[in-house]
Amino acid sequence: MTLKAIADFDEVVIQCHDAPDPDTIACGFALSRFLDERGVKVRLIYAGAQITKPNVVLMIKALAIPLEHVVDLPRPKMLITVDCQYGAGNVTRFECDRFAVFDHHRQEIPNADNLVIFPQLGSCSTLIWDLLRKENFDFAANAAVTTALVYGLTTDTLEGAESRHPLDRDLAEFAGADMALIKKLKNSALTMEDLRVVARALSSLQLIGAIGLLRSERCDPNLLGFACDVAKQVESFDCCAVYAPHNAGVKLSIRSSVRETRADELAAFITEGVGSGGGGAEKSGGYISLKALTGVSAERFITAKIEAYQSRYNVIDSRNHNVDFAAMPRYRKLPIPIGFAPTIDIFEDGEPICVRTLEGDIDTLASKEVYLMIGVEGEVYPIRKSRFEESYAVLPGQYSFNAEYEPTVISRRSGDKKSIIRSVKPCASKADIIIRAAPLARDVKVFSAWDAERYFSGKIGDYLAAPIGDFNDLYVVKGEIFHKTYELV
Ligand SMILES: [Mn+2]
Repeated sequence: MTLKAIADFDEVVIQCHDAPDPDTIACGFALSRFLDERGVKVRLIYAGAQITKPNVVLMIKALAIPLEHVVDLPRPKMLITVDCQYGAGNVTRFECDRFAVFDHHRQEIPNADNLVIFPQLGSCSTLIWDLLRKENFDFAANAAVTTALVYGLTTDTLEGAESRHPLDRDLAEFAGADMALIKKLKNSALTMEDLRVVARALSSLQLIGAIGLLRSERCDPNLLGFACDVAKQVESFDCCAVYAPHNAGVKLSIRSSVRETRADELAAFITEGVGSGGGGAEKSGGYISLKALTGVSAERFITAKIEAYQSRYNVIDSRNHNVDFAAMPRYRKLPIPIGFAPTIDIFEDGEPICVRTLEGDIDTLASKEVYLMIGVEGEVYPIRKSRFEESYAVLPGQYSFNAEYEPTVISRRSGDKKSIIRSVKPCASKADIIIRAAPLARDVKVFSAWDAERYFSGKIGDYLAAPIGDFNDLYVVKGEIFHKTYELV
């Protein structure tokens, strides 16, 4: 259901979940302002225990959020649940004529009309912000809404460390939030009891291979990141994970201290099929739906996943490997049109830039020598100009882009953002590009010649490849992309 359609109702009730956190409150507040401006009579409510958390009490007061605590509710014509799903275990079910759901957790309830659920987002605030933007909501005239949404995102993604989607990063950088207030709220999040919760979590430590696992009782999500940050500093740990009950599932925080384990990848691996997870190489987080575990305890599930993850990978470093490429079959790259953009067409020579894509952020420099490639699936990666000229021919005409998130390039100096799309031109590989490649029989982590710190993952069925003449310039191609773009010689 669109926001416009909701604004057609005369009266709407917006309900936060029963343990209201900044994310659910921010979403309810933002939607209530939007509907109020469109002349809808709105009530913003929650049920369950009264709010006592100091940062939440302060947030409501400082931003003048009209959140009411209710026990009963006269049957509304339209009831919207935010950051939770109507009928799920963490939100009191009130009778209503119709309901709509806006959420970023895995779907917990049967299919119904009006479910707007995006588990790939780090916060529900990101979803509501993006929808309001598309309705041309006047954020400048509603600074309290902006502040609430940025704070909602901040707490759900532990200050951005666990953000999962480029839109999360876009909201984090959105101008107009009262950062002084957010700072104050961040520093009033803990009670004395919370410190005892952390102490109990730290004493639950168990070691699975080189990964430490902590269990916490239900608590403020900030505590998970805090406990994890402490535990990961233990010398023998590659990584540390902590989990705690949260909403109708389990929230997970992960911290990595070695280059061979990306925290975001481990989070995605643990939550695959049962929730969602992501973040950065060193810090990540995720959410698991208890319903999806079908009877297995969260502890057994997470333990088994961590064990499976560690026995799964071979590490290949382009600088020092013994892969026998010479024995692999030869393939020719097909001349399929893809896109490229010289970085100096986007920013000036020497500007430090960050390329924001669906797969994550890539840091590089704008330079005459560096081009960006946009592959058949919309994936973006840097390439040296010399390698580009050897391998590709520029095509006439326009490049057309179609994907979920338009890649943007951000100056790391000024914060200026530019779309990559205007600068992209079509190209195709020259007919004589021959590589050696073979499908992977085991999952791998590949450190390419480009980046000694960040690896690419390859799964069984993907291809390990290298150009003839330089077996150190090795890379991984996803199975489905490989079959579209290469032919056997
Ligand atoms: Mn949330």
